[in-house]
Amino acid sequence: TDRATLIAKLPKAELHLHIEGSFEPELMMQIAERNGIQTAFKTLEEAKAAYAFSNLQEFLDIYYQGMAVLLHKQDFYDLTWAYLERAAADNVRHVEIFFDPQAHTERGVAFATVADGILEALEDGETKLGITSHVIMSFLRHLSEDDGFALLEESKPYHARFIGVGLDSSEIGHPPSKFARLFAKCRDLGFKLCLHAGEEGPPQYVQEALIDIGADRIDHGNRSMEDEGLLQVLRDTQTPLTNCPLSNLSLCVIDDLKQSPLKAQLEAGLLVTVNSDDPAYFGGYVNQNYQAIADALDLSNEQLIQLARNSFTAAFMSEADKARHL
Ligand code: ES4
Ligand code: ZN
Repeated sequence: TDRATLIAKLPKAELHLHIEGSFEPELMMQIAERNGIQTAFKTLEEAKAAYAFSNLQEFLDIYYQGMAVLLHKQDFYDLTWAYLERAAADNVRHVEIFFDPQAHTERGVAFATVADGILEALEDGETKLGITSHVIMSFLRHLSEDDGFALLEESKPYHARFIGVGLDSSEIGHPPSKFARLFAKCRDLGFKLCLHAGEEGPPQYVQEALIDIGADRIDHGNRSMEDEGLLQVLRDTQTPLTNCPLSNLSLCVIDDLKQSPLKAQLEAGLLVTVNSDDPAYFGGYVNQNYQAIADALDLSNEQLIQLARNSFTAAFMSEADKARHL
């Protein structure tokens, strides 16, 4: 089989997806209009033209601006449903999605409005599309640890619906250690811990996430490659790394996909996966990420199959559910 056909046919799990980052400009315009709000961009062309980033912060500024048109439960439902339909087209069978509640509650949108809309769409995704799912509630690392504790308290009625907690947004200057007490509490509450680390930040941040905090998954983790000791721990513990090729390229984490660490990570025996991160902003859903990285690094069919298998191995699914896909 040719590469594109293999990628399309492989059943996959997506483990690193910010639901607000799947907000396509077409839907954004539609929701803005029905909510009687102006978007930052007047046309689709203007929006797309603004999606040229030179670092993480330039993206985040646009990302928070875009999601500001989301006000009602139906908006969050429509956002999530659009992603699920797109994922189904890529033969994604299981998703573990991040959401950023603080980016909405800070604008006066109630936590329940956000969570109910997302959760209802995910339920429909399972019944209508056969896509199983988990939700990971992310803390914004540019905010304080106390803000994180406030979110944890506010979200209490929903804790049973979330498999884990995450840490995202501006990395440099906001190390995992800033949130050590918060993540210790989350671990005690039974949450899986997924931390963005080593996307732009130094290997020290991966060290803190992995060793000091005890992360169950490292999101990105690119800069782990600079520290042999870290690589040894990642290999020995089989802690997953959720790599996002087109994200890395869009945010200039790498200048060229050929510089991606993914093939070296695979060949070093690390449990690395391919994900889309913020597909509406970075130019591709999961299959496009598999295709682009396979082309750039000349991955073999066996390596592509391994990546799809890794996505289930690294998921927070029951072993029985994994076995259905592996
Ligand atoms: C993100 Cl690519 C990336 N990195 C950090 N935080 C994020 N939130 C949404 N996308
Ligand atoms: Zn991310």
